Amino acid sequence: MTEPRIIIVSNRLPVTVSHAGGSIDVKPSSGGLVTAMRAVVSDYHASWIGWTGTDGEVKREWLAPAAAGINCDLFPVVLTPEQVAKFYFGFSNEIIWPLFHDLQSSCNFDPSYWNTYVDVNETYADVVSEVAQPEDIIWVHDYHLALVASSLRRRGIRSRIAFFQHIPFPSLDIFSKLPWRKQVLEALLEHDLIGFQTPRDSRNFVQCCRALTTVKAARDGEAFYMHRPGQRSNVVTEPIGIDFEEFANHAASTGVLQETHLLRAALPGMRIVLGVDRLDYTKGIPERLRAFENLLENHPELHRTVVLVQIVVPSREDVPRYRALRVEIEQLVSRINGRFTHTGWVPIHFVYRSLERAQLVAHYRAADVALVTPLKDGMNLVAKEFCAAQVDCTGVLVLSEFAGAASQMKEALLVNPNDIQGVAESLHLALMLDPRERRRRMQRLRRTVRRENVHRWSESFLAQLQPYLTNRKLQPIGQPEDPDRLVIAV
Ligand code: GDG
Repeated sequence: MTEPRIIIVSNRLPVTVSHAGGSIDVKPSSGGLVTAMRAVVSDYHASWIGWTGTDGEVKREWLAPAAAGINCDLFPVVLTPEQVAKFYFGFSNEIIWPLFHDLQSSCNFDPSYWNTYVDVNETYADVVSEVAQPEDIIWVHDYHLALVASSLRRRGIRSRIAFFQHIPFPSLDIFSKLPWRKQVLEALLEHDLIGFQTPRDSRNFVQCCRALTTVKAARDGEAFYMHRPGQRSNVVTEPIGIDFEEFANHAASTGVLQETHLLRAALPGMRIVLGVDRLDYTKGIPERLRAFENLLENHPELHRTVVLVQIVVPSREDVPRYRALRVEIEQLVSRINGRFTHTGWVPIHFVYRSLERAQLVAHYRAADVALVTPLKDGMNLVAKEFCAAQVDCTGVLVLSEFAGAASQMKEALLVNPNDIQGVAESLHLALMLDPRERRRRMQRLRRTVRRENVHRWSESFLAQLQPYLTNRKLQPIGQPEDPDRLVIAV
């Protein structure tokens, strides 16, 4: 029997198309989900369905050059300008993204967004039903597409469908604010398998289901079995990883080593603190800049010895809130630099663009400290990439306790990103840590990141679909062997 094909369904394809000034530009997409999935598609016989980021025309043959090295067939979803406005910028970016990152006061619960969200999920389901064969495994990614499985089930599609949520799942009191809370949960429960980044996200989801739907939940270890007559799904925690070997080998390559020397030579005698983020208000960039300012304020002995290199990758630039964030960051950088710069020393180096991969890895390798301080984050791959690139084990990771990565990376210096003084003190500690302690911590972190890599993640997640038969509604299996082991979920 041939291996089943995996149909990946995500908001964006790994290539982005733009129609600028009459010409067509096609380039690789950025962001954590795409980075992770790009690494695993070649492990499978896979196809990938998603939007290309444009409301203009898209031809499949345009995608191939930018998709070089991505070993799967790409199927673009076409959206109208109104759908892009209300589904992507509206429902996804103005409701789910802030709500699921605990920022409910930033949500705009516009009812017309929901109607478009339903329509666009139908559009994705149209493409899936054209592409998928009954024996294929359909793997839906993230909050943009919560309703795709229920649409497929209504069409009578009984294939195995898995869902992985890359961002956090909020607690019941926050999730309950969503006007369409019941519909979203009911639709998610149509998947055979639902995966989250951390045990807390899984528990939050299960608690919401128990409070807001009729489903019964039982627990077996870290997994939950959600059931009601004729329907069941498994909820599992599966923290996403990175392609450790690829990052580590790249970091050890001659090209990256040369780039690393150039970077260090450009900042002679300086210790380098590094921040790398997509432009997003969840990443805690202004708070981080204030923490660095606090460090310089309270430790004048560090002046002329340390720099913060903050790389910000442009993202969602059409959204006013993101434009305002960029201005806020630029003003803070300018104010702090204005306050502390001396001849020959500019404390903050701000880079507002996407770097080439080799440049990014050279920054990871050159850094003495990585300051990864999101206010809330599903996982945060930057924390893991930094460790993989630290082939000399000399760097220290300062990590927000609200990043999903914190549940695995205990040897980092964990901080509360809202505690400006606390982050400044941890940064000071990181800079003072003796080399043996740095090495000890980094070696352990690297061991974890190597073991819990992205290939293991997808393998272990998809393996949990195996207990299901194709026709799940008629013959639900995958029951825990011993029902006495079950305890009722939190
Ligand atoms: C979502 C969740 C979760 C960054 N700067 C450059 C660059 N990057 C790449 C990094 C990394 C990716 O972007 C960012 O990934 P994150 O995980 O930090 O964040 P999100 O995009 O918000 O991703 C997140 C993730 O999904 C996966 O599940 O971890 O919590 O929010 O891979 O390397 N890449 C290049 N140049 C840059 O300047 N080439």
